[in-house]
Amino acid sequence: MESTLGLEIIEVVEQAAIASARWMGKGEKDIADQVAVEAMRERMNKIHMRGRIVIGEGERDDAPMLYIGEEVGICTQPDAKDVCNPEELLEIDIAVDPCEGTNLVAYGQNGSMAVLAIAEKGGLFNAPDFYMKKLAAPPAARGKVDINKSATENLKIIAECLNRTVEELVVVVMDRSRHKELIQEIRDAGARVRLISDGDVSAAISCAFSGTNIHALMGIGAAPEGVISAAAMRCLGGHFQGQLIYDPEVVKTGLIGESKEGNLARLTEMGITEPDRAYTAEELASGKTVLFAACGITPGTLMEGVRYFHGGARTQSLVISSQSRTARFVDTIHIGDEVSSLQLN
Ligand code: VTB
Repeated sequence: MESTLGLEIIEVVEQAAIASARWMGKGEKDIADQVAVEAMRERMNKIHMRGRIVIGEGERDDAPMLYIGEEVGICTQPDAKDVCNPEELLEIDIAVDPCEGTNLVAYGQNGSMAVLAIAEKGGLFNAPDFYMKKLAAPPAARGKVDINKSATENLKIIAECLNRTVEELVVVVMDRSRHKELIQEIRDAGARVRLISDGDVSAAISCAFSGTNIHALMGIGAAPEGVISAAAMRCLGGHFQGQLIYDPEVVKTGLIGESKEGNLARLTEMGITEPDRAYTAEELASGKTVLFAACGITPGTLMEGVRYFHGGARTQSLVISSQSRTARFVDTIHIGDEVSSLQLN
């Protein structure tokens, strides 16, 4: 995959974050999302690539932009033949979440970001819009913890791998009623719980970086966000497993269909023959080359949020590449027309 793509996708997430952050705290989550979608799509269509959205804003008839199957990139546009030689270009699959944590933006809370993951065609798990049970843990615990073990067992394993006590560990769990028993088990095991209202992608990736004071993500979130998290964790060597939840009896919030049988049938139609499988990061993001990019919209554990100044803005992004085996934090000052002086801190 072209190395320049790894740098161009920084601008894609930066532009989405700059657009969305203008709506921080205004209580308008749909607008915060929509402006991020438009900005991300516009910048992606300026990249010399043949991209296809595999995880996006929904099915074609639900989402006017960045719908599943939408083609993006210069070489997919009507005049492509004038500027591209399609045979030369790798077809790539793109998973996007232009505003991960729309509620966080709308209410000015930490942890939202514009995020995407890229792999060559077929290299990302085409997750349905279902829920997913997730387990994320530091690289030291990769392959040693297991989503099929209890939280108590996994906490002991993580503590041993990190040479810490269980009491020192912090586990991020989404603040939902479905997690009542899980939260109690984590507390009974002696670990500490950090409840989040939204934004489990940031929480998952934070497990792979020391100094974040986050040592695990446990619980149920959305499957599309799980694939994006897995792409980052695969590149970082962190532990990530995801198990699809298709039974509305397990999660009652309506993100998934009305019946277990109907959901199982939909998974079969999608070619998912092992609905109970605990997929690893390497299976969810199986591409030979995987890229991940995120830009903070509001401040988070890993990145600053967007800061505006007269005529410009400052952003902080994280770009991870399995190709170059790098995780780059990019601090960008966007110089507008009227900017008077650049704020260096
Ligand atoms: C989850 C989580 C996301 O929305 O999808 C959550 O993975 C929705 O969960 O990070 P509920 O349906 O229980 O509200 C996010 O938090 C933000 O998209």
